[in-house]
Amino acid sequence: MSDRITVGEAIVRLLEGCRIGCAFGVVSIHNMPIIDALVGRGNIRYVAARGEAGVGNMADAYARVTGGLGVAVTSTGTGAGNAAGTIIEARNAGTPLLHLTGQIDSDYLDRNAGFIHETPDQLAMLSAISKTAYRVRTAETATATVREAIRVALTPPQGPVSVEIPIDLQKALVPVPDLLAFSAPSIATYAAEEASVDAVARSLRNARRPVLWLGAGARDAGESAQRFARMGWAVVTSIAGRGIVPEDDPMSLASFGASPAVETFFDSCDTIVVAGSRLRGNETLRYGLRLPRPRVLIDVDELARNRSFSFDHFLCGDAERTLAALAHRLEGAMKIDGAFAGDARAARMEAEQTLRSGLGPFADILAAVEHNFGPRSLWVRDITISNSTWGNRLPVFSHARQGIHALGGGIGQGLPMAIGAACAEVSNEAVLALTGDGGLALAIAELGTLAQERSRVVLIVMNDGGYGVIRNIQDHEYGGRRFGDIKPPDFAALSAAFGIEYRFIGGIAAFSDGLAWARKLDGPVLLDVDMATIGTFTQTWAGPPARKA
Ligand SMILES: Cc1ncc(C[n+]2csc(CCOP(=O)(O)OP(=O)(O)O)c2C)c(N)n1
Repeated sequence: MSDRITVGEAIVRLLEGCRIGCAFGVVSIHNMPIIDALVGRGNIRYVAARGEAGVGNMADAYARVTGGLGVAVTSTGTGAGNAAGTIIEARNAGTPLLHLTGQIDSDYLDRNAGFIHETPDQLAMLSAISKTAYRVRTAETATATVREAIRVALTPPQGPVSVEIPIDLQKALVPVPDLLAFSAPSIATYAAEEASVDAVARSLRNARRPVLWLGAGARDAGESAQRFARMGWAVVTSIAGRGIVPEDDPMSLASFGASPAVETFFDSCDTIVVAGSRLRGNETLRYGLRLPRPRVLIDVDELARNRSFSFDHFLCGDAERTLAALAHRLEGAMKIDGAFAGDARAARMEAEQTLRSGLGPFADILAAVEHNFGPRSLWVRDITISNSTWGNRLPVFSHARQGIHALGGGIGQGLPMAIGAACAEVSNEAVLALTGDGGLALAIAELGTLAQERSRVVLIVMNDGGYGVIRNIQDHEYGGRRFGDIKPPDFAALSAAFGIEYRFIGGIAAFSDGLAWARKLDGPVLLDVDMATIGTFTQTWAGPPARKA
């Protein structure tokens, strides 16, 4: 019998072959063969989250920070459904995620006979939220199906892939397959056609004031992108693309693309190359930003062309390979305007200055975060006013996998993302995580995971006693009528209940002290920042700016 293993174990051996360091889950009768093998073999760290939403966010953040695959294990039906919002976020962010979930015994599938955990059309739900979804139909095809799911998840454009596996098949014994079945699938990348690259390079050679815009799709294209900065191109990124070129590079406009100073600078530019970015509405004045022309788009997805903005040229290919091919043709052949670098620098400085002055006293909170933020630190943020105003753009990033936030705009994902980021153990520094009290309310159960894992996370709770941005929008658009707000819990008592270090922060000096103390601790800590003691923002944030068409 020893040469036969359960399908659950075969899947775990495949994950080991893919060098997965950590998997996240909530154990259930419908995934026990997998989690039994994960924990029993002990080669992959298993993190028990409190809810499946936490599972999805932790696996997502783990993948974003490591640049590899995230693994989320949930139960059938409600469990898989609980993860749905976070799979949607992973899809939004293009995160390579393997979502393993259960199904009822294959004999009873699709009969609608009231079998426990039965979920009619679970596969349709998984297909809707994932890049692709598979059902394992026989024990003998399980490993191949999961291996294909991993390949699809990791193939650009990357995304989450779900696999549902009936519980009887998870338990079934199969012969140990040949070792290749457990190896990581190879991932194909595409280079744009040479002739198209030649043609685009010819047109770019004449540019004297060129801009490169990088999105998360270009996260692994740092080396090539930096060649453009060295040639004297100005480089701007989406928020998810931050740090692809270090933000302290003299040619970096960081993620200030939509700031008025940078838009005015764009008016003086004579070309833009966009690589791996959707130019999301929130970051482009709802697609109203004045981008230079001519415009070149590089994307691995043919359907990206003219999706949000119109483009004059399109190169379908992997960002790193295509940028490298272009850089190779352009280096030494461009005559950049002598004033360009200075103009880019001035635009960046003005954009930063405008941001800081709009923060009022909160500029000092930002300064304290900057003071405690190193080149390897991780910066995880929930959707909260402090993130929308400054956390999305500062502190300055040195590399592309330093920042994590929910691209889809869903609140409550910051805490579990911080736990997943800490599990990646890519830095000796504590993870700095920014959340509102309202967003944290969705994820309070995961304080249990934070405590159990002893994650080195400094959770900065910007506490304004409820849904601040909603109140601002209500003032702006609903005659100041208050509806739907919530009250925060006693965070001191809550932290004590979970065994998490806690400090109340009343004022800026207390914040600076508290942050410096917190980041030195060995485990998790919650800083409860009473925003009223800091003051008010000079500029009110009532949602992302948009330009009317
Ligand atoms: C999953 C989800 N539910 C609801 C919303 C709507 N929403 C956006 S911001 C917000 C309030 C967030 O409050 P808090 O985290 O305290 O941050 P603040 O606005 O006070 O800075 C809500 C309810 C959302 N974006 N995502």
